[in-house]
Amino acid sequence: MAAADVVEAPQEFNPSAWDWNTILTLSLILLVILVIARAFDIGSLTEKISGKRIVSSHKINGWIAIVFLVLGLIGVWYEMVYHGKYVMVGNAASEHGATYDSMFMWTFGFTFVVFIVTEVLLFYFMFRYSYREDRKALYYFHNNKLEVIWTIVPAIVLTFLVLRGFNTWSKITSSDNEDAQEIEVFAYQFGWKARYAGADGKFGDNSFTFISGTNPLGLAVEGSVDELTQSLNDEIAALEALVASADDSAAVWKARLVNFEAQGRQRAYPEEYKKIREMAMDAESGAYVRGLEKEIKRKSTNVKRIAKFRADEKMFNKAGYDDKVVTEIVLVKNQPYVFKFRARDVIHSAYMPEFRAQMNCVPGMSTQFAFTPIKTTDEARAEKGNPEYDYYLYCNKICGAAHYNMKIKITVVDNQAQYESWLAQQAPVVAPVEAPAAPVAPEAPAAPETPAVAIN
Ligand SMILES: [Cu+2]
Repeated sequence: MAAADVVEAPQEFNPSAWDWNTILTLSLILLVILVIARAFDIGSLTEKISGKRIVSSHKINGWIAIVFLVLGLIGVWYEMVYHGKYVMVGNAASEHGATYDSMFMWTFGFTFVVFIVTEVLLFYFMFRYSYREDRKALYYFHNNKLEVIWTIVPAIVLTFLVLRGFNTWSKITSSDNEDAQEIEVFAYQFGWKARYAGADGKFGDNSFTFISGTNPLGLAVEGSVDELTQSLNDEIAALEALVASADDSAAVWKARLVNFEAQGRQRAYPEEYKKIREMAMDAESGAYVRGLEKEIKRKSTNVKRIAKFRADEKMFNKAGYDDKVVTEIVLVKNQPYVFKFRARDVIHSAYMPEFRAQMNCVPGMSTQFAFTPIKTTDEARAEKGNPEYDYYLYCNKICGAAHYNMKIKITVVDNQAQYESWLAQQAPVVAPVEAPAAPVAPEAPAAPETPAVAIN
């Protein structure tokens, strides 16, 4: 990493690491505060006894407001100078990024001016118009001119900001561009997968009911879906066998419990005893069988759901067989893209900071984002002076324990040929069946009926 990019970890509040110097300084500060407070006490007591005014607390409050204002403004200046550079991750690497950055700066500019003016007035007025015995507060009821000004001016400014934002937003979420290539980005706890359409340029259909260990995206692939149905049916059969032998197993648990108690091992092995007792009780009360039946019902519903989709021939048109499911996103510079997002479990958010792009990935619906990368990974590395720099797509929604580690690399290459040679190396969802050699004898082995399933 280049020196300019090193972000130092913030100092954590950790009193156990304080040395004697720090403790001494803090104690002194505390002591000074206590002494001042005591001085005020004495002052007000003296005032009470003598009936004479010594010091006005209103005046002191006014000066505290000024001190607060000055310290606050110094803090604002410090944050802008020292941390301002971390707001954006370098220059935008997408076409709309420049518009995005300019919108950010306009919004920041307007709100910054308003912030400074209102804060200065707020604290200055506290100082200037603090209570004085010889002065009466002005009762000011209403002023139409003022109302009009502070309604119209913000309305104009906000209209300008919102319209520009709305215009840009509709561009980057639209899929109108016919030249744009589609890429599917699939989010799950905890990772990402990307899918490119194969030579046919078409994505195969999918359903969440088809999702299995070997088919993480739930693609409509006959072999994989039938395998899933088969394994679910096997599991159901195994559960049914358990239900059938429930009486026997109840007897076994009962015998074990009796045996355990007869040997007096309850005290030596309390955990084991608890487990055996629970199993014996569940077997006797029927809770054990009810649990099994619930599981059978759940799996049977799954099988029925899958069968419903499985009957849809249009869905199983093999369009997805040549799709490529990959663990890296490769883009070509200056080529427009439309990203289609899906999520498997909870809401995730695809965040590509260098491309100024972010979109929620929501289970059960498809969202999208379009952008054109304008800077290759190599160019970004040269700009950063860091030969190992890479673009990433991160999850930006706290989605669970391993959320922090949920990212996928994005590589922007210079030309189409580089992209195509990369794509050619990626395995398709289903390996194409090799044409069988011309049979020389009638007993030559026939080609397999269903193509082998090889889903990433
Ligand atoms: Cu996530």
